[in-house]
Amino acid sequence: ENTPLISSPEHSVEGFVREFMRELNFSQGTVLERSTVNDEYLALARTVRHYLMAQWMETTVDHYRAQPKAVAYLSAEYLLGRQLDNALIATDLVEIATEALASLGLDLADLREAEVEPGLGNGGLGRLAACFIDSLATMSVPAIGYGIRYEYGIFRQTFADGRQVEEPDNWLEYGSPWEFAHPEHEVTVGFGGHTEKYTDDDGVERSRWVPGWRVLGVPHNYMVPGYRNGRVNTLRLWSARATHAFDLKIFNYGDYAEAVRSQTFAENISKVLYPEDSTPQGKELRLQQQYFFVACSIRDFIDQLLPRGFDLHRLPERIVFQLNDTHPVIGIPELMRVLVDEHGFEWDDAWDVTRRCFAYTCHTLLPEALEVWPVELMGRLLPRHLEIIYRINDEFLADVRERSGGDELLVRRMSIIAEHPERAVRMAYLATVGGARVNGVAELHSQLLRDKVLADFASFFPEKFTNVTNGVTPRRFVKLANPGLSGLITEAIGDGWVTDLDRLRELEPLAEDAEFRRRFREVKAANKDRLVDLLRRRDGIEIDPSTMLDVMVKRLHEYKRQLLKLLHVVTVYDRITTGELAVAGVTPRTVVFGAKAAPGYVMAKQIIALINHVGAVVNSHPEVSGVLRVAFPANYNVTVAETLVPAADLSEQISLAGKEASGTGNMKFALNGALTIGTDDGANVEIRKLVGDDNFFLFGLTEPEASAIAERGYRPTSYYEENESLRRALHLIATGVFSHGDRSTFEPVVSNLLGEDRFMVLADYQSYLDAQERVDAAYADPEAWSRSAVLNVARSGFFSSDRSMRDYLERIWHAEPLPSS
Ligand code: 26W
Repeated sequence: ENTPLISSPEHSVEGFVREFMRELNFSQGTVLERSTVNDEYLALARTVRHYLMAQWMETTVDHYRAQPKAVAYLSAEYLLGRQLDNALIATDLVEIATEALASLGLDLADLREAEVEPGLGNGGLGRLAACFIDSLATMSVPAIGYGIRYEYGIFRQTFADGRQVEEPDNWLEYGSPWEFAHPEHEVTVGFGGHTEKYTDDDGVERSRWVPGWRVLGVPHNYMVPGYRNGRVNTLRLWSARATHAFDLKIFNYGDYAEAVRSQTFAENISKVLYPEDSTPQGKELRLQQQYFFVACSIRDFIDQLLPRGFDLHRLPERIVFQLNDTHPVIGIPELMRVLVDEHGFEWDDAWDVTRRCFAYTCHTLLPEALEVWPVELMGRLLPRHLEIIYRINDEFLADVRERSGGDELLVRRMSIIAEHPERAVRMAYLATVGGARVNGVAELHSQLLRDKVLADFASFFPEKFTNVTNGVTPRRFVKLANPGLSGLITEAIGDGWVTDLDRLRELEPLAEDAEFRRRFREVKAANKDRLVDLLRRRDGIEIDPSTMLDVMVKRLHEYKRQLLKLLHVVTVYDRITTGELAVAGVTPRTVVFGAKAAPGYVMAKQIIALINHVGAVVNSHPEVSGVLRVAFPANYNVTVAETLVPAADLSEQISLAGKEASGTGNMKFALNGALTIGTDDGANVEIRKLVGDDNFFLFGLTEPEASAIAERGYRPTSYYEENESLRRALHLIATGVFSHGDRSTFEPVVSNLLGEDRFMVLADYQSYLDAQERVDAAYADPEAWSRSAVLNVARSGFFSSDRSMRDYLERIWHAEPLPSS
């Protein structure tokens, strides 16, 4: 029979205690009397892991037996967050673990704090990948996540004199109980070298790649537990190792130091996550990372997950590779190479298979964020792939030429190879030509992709373009992060919402129920108390939980406009200090920022310093600080979000319209009962449509308006000249009020706003202030505010990543769940 293997530990307090003690004694090699919190955490993590093991094995075996069509999510980033809590809720072990640990004199809360989150991503794109694999597992979809096991994740941020300092994130230092390394399943990947022509046995002219050096990929498997459905999928992250053969050759020459150096060189590939978000640096190591993990993953799927002898002409029946932005797009020529060079496919057959195996998700609208790789670099690192890309391009452009009646301008515009400023491969174009589908991540974004960024391609391949609006997992971002609200919801409508988030609609009538609103406010207040505790413990920051909590957390980028939020703060400061506004008339607020800047992004780092400096002045002003405080905890990450989001009253989603592809933080806040102040951008558009205009503070230019202004020439000074309040806010910054009288410190920020202001902060300033006044007025009525907040929760079920997965399955993947029997 086919039953696995092992039995799970007993689902009881005694069973849990036994397993935990066994782990502490046998794996950690210590006893309770002597163990550190880290020992205890590791023993606990392994204990919980054991409860998932049988389901994991069963899922793997079922997939192998049934050979269903599977989804392979290819992503250079997975911003997972802590694993313990998620595993505990998936296995329904929270209460058992709490009791079991208590019986041993341990506190689950303390052990939880010992986990270092795997920060293997920058922001939205990496967190989205983590939400998606959670949903796929919960929906029993045969899916595997592929990525890179960075030894160092996103840098740890600290502040020195208010300025960002980056420190390495050595997340593996104290052990990684959630991963399973499989060096015996290592995969070899080539780099460099040259190609050569030869004639095969059938007399066909062929090309083959002779790599100059090789690297091994060692898979590290992570469990991806479904929520109480008996399924545990796999996330497979690759770690780079030097090849044994390579070492040996050098050892034979007796140069030990050189052998070690080359080992270091190979292992550099998975050493560190690039902290650049939306400004690709074109670094060679980054292309190495991309090819490394994609080549390992394709090899893994074909050699390990398909049965021996499988006819690869039928590959599209068995797999779809979803490309998370352009980072894994090199997979398209790689699969062509594998099919043509290694499996003897005819070019046209290989192209037919390849085009049906890939689909591409675009996550940006900023032209500078679209990856291009110089031909020189691509030819040096991946000479065979460059040849393949050239041939794909030649054949594609021949089609374009034919269908356009020889429109050479169009041909040049659509070429996968850019000619200026240097010859380079446009990865988004390659993905669009080489994949079956292209999707944006919110309605507006997908429309702008069709109309602007990829307009020529949308006319050429209209059937390829589609939308899938992003989503977030309700398990982590409601159930786990907001137990108070979860309890309240479950009491009202049962617990089905956790895997069927549309059921939150059933809460709508309760928005009119005064008692429900009172309890909702109670939950919010308790969540604020949790945040107070966290900020006190973690950052030594004191905040007042009786104030409105106004939160802007996301990567620091000019297009997201943290500066607009800051100008609001400075304006309130100005109005109070000049006596224009009486303190008694101000709605007390705590403004919380959380943001990391790319280490090389000078303007972003100046903005961080400015926020901190404004905060210092505001917070120490005798009158102002009574009604306005700024808190900027360093090193915002998933763990912080889990406490911050449930506490928020106001969610700041204030990017310039047409710049934020979707946003996903916006969804997390709405689901946790914060009201949004936001522009008509990304998924804000859909949030507002669902929650209703009365429950959303809209302001600012629309995308068509912003485009029109840009078209006829944007002049920030015209807004400056016309708006006294704006002039005064900028004057305070420029004259050194927030920099100890030094006018030079923030001069670049001010002159950028007055000179270029690429993201139209000044144009939206007045509209934003007006919207903030509406916020103040609304907050003054707690009954009305909490009614709106409840409606935000009730009407945001659409933003579950389960719904996103259903949309991908239907519109892109054409795959189906394989539930546990
Ligand atoms: C260095 C190259 C590079 C380029 C782009 C690195 C990372 C990127 C990402 C596309 C940036 C990113 O995270 N984009 C965000 O993706 C989210 C998930 O779809 C969206 O919600 C955000 O709007 C989008 O900015």
